[in-house]
Amino acid sequence: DTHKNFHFYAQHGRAPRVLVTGSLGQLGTGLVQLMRSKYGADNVIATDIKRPTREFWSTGPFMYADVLDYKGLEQIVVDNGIDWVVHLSAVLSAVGEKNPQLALNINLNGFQNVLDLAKTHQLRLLSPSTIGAFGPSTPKDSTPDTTIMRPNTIYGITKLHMELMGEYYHQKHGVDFRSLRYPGIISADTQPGGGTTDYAVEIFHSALRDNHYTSFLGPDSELPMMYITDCLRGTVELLEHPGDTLTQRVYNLDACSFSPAQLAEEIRRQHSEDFSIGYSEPDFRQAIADSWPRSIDGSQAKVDWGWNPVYDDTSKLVAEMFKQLKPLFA
Ligand code: AKB
Repeated sequence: DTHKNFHFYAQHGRAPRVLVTGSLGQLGTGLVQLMRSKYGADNVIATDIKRPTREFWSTGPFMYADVLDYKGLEQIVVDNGIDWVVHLSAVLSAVGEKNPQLALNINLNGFQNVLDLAKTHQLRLLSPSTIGAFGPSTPKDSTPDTTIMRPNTIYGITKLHMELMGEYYHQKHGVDFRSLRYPGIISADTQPGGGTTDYAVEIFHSALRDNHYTSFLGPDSELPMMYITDCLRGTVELLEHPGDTLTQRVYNLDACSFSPAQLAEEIRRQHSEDFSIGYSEPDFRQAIADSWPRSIDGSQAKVDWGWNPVYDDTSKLVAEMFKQLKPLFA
């Protein structure tokens, strides 16, 4: 049994029971699948406020959960003997700038509910952060874990608040809070929603459909990026880690970095010489991208819990995306 191969099993003689919020988003779908394969389908409770597809619904327990409803969440935790929560519900950077009230509500109050739940019921809580927690005065290259933050988007401000509240509850109340600053996540089988790095997923679909893409970010906007399987594996690795050798609670997760022009060049090389990219008038997302690092340093994650990305350069990531997507466009 794969789920027996780690610390939790050694301590409790059983697999952990996990609650996932926002499980129908870009990351949740794959994360639920991965954890179900490790801990057993029934031990991973997927939740969201949307209706799942029949296919998703049939792979294991799914429940309605609104992160703004503390009692509703608490009922799921109590009724299902939950040990760990992975909190994926969030409003991302672009939607956050368009709808700040929604982002404040979901990202601050939703997280606070989950954090209080973790305190009351002694849950391990993993809630991802982002390169968006950095700001314009942050050093832009190989950005370390600990540095100037000062984000200037609603999304970034709420994610930094989340990091600090998680650390505070860890120190003050012993909550086993863990977080990862994800780069832009590139996935073939699920769509991102409302982010600034979304162009780097759209571009593959446009390349296969039209051999052309019009980018909303300028050619030189280099940002940290990561292929989804690395992201999911890293998330589970930090989640499963015994914790006593973690030197911090929030880690940068690095893989590769590229700009729209560099990505287009790689697509031309691997897919079609005729692929072309155009650039629209920059919109508000350009300013968001300009406030984030070009690359981040994930070396402490490597030291503390063995982080090691497989897709550590652009060409590997592009090759994998075409491998996954081409059959769907054939
Ligand atoms: C976004 O672009 O908002 C997200 C992120 C980098 O956190 N993909």
